[in-house]
Amino acid sequence: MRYLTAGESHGPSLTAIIEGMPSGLTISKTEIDSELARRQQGYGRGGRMKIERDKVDFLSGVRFGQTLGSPITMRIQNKDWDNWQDRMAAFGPPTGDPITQPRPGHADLVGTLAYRRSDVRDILERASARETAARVAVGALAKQLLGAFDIKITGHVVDIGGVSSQQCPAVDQWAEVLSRSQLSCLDPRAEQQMIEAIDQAKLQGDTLGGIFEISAFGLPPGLGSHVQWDRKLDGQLAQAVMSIQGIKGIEIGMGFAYAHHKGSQAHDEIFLTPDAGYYRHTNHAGGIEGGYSNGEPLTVRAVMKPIPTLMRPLQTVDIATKAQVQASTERSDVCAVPAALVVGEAVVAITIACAMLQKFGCYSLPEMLENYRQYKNYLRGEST
Ligand code: EPS
Repeated sequence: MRYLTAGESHGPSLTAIIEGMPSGLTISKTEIDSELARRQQGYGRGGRMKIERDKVDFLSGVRFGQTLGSPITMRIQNKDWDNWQDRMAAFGPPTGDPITQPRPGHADLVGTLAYRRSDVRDILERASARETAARVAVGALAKQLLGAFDIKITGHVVDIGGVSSQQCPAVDQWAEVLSRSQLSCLDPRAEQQMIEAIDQAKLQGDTLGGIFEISAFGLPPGLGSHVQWDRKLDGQLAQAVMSIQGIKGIEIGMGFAYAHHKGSQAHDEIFLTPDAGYYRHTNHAGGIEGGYSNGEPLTVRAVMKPIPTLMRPLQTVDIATKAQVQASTERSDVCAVPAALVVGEAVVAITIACAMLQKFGCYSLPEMLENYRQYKNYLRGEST
């Protein structure tokens, strides 16, 4: 399965084309729209989220609620387009003042140099995290495919602006706690401090980043491969998560903490019972060994830098006059870590869906389910 997204932040719409989704998957548009709504939420979002009500239309690949196996086209219309039709027109003379004061930390300057443009808007429109709405729609389809195999992906925010979540309830309580949370955080006390930190940053014209964690439950062992660099599941996850706007680091399982442990403390010992098959008591590896899923829950953490659009801007250089000036200010968010979490879940779901399709066949869902059942039987045979 592969996909592309298209669309500018203030253009008419965002579009995603997904190729390789198998036939026979029953699609819930409501579930896709609710993932899009989740991405729009989170304390600290800016004015744009008050304008948009992201919803998806299907232009191809689905008939009577089921996938056909042909390319699926999804479109999310930008309501803000109404206010930008002149400045973002595909044809006609340029209107609106060009932006010439690139924001440090954004794609503004390097993108403008790389594409030899003179208006930073030509770059920022596509570099904007608005693009991630399209990826969330693709991820929502991938989640529905994975649901057919009882694979579930969920996530939570563990740090915002240096305030860390201190408690983590049992997994079966996550959904309930998260449904009451404004920041997708499992620790209500830490969440209150995070909200205060966001309010403080807003007052100061500043922004905050943070860390989110994603877990995937129900993965079979053996997704990915050890045989080639680009087939390793951890490498694919890292690429997918690092490609989200603002992400600066990712770790799997114990991640950077491995540096402080000896081998005898670091690795997860292997046990076997006929009922459970091969299993580990610990999960330092975060569900990945040797480029494969190992059957334990997958855990991925990622850090998002603070958003580069600052209401009290940093120094930059005007690309037209070459004068030292303050960076441009655009309406933006103070903190978008809860939104990035939803995008993270989407790209993790897409990566796992691709690995499932590669292992179990990619034409038809019934065929995939049959291959999956046979693989499970084989694993059961190997563990007795
Ligand atoms: C975003 C839409 C954007 C920004 C944000 C994410 O809308 P606008 O540019 O109209 O305010 O709010 O983008 C960024 C933070 C960024 O740095 O580009 C969205 O839909 O998530």
